[in-house]
Amino acid sequence: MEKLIITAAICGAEVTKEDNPNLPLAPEELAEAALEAEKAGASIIHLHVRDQAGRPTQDKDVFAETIKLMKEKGVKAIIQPSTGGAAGMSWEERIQPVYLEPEMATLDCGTTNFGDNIFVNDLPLMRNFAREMDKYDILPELECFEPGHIYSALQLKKEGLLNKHLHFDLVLGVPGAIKASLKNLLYLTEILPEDASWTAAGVGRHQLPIALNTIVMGGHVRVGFEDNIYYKKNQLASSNAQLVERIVVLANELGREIAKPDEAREILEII
Ligand code: KMH
Ligand code: ZN
Repeated sequence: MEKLIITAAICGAEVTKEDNPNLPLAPEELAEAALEAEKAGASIIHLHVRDQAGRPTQDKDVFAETIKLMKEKGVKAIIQPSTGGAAGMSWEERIQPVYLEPEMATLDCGTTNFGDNIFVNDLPLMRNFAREMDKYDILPELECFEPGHIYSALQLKKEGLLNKHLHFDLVLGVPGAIKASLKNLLYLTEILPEDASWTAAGVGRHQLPIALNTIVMGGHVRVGFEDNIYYKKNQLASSNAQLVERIVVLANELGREIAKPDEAREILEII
């Protein structure tokens, strides 16, 4: 089986320090968290940033500063900025990190309920984002919260807007979207194109079981505070690295080797 790519989604847009005081938010904290997660076994850092008050922002300068600090600290993992940002942001705000020309960025593949909010990703927005990513040679991570999102991604492929390796991120368990279950994970992976690779992310208490099933099924795993702030019931995680470390232990037990950053690049065909 292919080596396992672990993505650390280190802060997200919604979680707060009140939820978990160990959440990294400032650029320096994010850079340190990325380095620790990479040392623990992560080869992709899925990145959101916050303003000085801790609110989600897509400000290009904040991304630039954070990525610079990560590189200065020696982070070699693929840095994958979010173009999703937070529900309610305009597309102009969301797309900003693309202009930093990262190796990879997320491309959200459809509108979805997101708790009490609606996270809007219509096809014109998706086409726009895909064109910009193509222009700057960025590999999109096709983020799907519902089965229909996979079909929308394939529609973009048909329209000639996705010209690189297809890599999906299947997010299960967002309130209002597809529930996190093994049956749903099997269904989502069955409708992916054969030559695509995929990561799965389970939200909240589903992070661990979804990860475990994914390791066995040959997919790749996303963990981190964006999706889950607990290590186990009633015990907050002490760091993103702690969540990554557990996946490494499980993968070792299950005979799945861990991909280093350059091995992840090879799997994703970005080198
Ligand atoms: N914060 C969510 C509304 C992405 O990173 O591309 C969207 C999100 C997706 O996190
Ligand atoms: Zn995200």
